Amino acid sequence: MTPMITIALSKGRIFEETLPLLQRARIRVLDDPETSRKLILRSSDPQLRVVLVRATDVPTYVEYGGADIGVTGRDVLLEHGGRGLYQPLDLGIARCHMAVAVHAGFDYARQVRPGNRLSVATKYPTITRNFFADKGVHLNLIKLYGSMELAPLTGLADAIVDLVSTGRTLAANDLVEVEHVMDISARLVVNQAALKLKTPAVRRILSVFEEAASANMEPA
Ligand code: PRT
Ligand code: MG
Repeated sequence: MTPMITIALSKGRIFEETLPLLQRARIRVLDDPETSRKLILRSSDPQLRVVLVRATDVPTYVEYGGADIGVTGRDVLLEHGGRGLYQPLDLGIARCHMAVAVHAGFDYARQVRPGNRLSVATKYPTITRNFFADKGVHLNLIKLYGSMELAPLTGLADAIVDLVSTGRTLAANDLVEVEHVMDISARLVVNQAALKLKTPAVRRILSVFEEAASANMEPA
């Protein structure tokens, strides 16, 4: 008997952008997370089910085997650290970039010199520390869980490190991007033990994603 494969997704853009990849292999998710309260969703493939978790919890679920496979942003993965995860594939979905932004009047170029101190608010402490360590800047890191855009406006921090896609959130809050930290897209992560113990079943789902992602990565 083929074992059940569980894939962890988060509601919102990860779920919505993963559906078309599954759809290419004619796999449909049978419940709609926006209308159903279910956290375990069946799919049209009897050997594949979806669990819905918080975006930041996807790597943890897969690390400990609560799910065999997951789809998660590179941002989330770098903060998690990737322990116990096999990362076979960049899916090219949920694209955006990580940026440093400041209040429009702030002289960032003057402040970011080696030896200077900068206060930075972010949800991404690991990425932020690594980025400023490379510049020799001393960091007062202020960890936030949301609404980072508010920090420079209220004097809580000089700068923020956050994700940007259209740039509308920054513009609406009188913030300007001053550094491009890295490009971000969503990756497939796989529990290493699941890959060993359920090899054919995991490989079958991996190849579904491989085919869909290679079509997705082709230049437009
Ligand atoms: O929102 P929630 O608190 O439920 O959880 P989450 O923010 O962790 O999840 P979700 O679904 O918002 O994001 C999941 C993943 O999508 C992230 O980990 C990223 O890898 C990816 N992604 C792609 C984004 C964006 N684009 C994005 N624009 N994640 C967040 N944003 C936010 C950004 O933080 C900022 O507040 O959108 C705002 C900026 O958007 P623009 O278009 O105004 O520039
Ligand atoms: Mg969000």
